Amino acid sequence: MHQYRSVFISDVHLGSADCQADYLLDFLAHVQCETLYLVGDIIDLIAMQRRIYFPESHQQVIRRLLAIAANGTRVVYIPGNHDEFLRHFCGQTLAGVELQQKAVHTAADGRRFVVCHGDQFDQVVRCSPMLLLVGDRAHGLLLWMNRWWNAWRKLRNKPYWSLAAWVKPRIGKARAFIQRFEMAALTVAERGHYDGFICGHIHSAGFRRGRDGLYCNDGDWVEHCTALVENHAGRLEILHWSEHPRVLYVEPEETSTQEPPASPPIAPSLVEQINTMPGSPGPDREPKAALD
Ligand SMILES: [Mn+2]
Repeated sequence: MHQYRSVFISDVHLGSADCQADYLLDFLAHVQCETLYLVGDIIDLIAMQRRIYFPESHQQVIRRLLAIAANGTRVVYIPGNHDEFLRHFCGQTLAGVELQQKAVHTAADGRRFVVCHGDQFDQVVRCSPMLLLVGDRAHGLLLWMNRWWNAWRKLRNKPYWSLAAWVKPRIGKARAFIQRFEMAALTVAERGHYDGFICGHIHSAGFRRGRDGLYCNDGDWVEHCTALVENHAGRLEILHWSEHPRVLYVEPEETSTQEPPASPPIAPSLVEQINTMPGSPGPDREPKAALD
């Protein structure tokens, strides 16, 4: 059994055929924590509007989450855009699960993080999910395919045609999108005087250290099976859970000499919107010096 102080998961998409419920059940069976944050898109009500699909393994996930809440773990559910309906119940506790628009997580080392699904940034950064998929995992596969594609063309006396060159600008776009999303989240956290932002939504787990904060994305249980965990010293890690669970990323060191990329323009209203969302617990210490 792995013991953590807190665990963050999101983008499970129960009710969609792509959900990796079995890996999640295995994860939940092997991990214990004091606080479990469900950071949105846990249930995919959009997919279920198209087709009712809720197999036994998906029902088991719900039962398991309720059992975790009943057995002393604090479970906080922050709805996302696919389970937006649950936003009506924010502020209430249902079956032992606290529903919140956003949470403020205080880590063991005192750092304070905003925890939000992340769809709020759709108004600032947009990208097709297909592009993201290409950008995220296909690079090695692409190069491999490119080799075989051109070997075949050569056999047929056709000139070299770079599949990689065709796809790469699209990969670049996906990377740029992720970067803009990260910088938007960091900007909101910094302007709200938090130490970082924890979210999901873009199905791309990772960390990014900004000038004055840490961006953390817990990933998803559709393609990647990842979770963000905090140990008892307050250190954050991203786990990849499969037949061979492993630490995928550790929180980057504070000493980064690299200047972070520019943030997309963030309307003050978005900062206001996220920072004034009711969440628990509220700000509990003096804000840091305001940023310009
Ligand atoms: Mn989402």
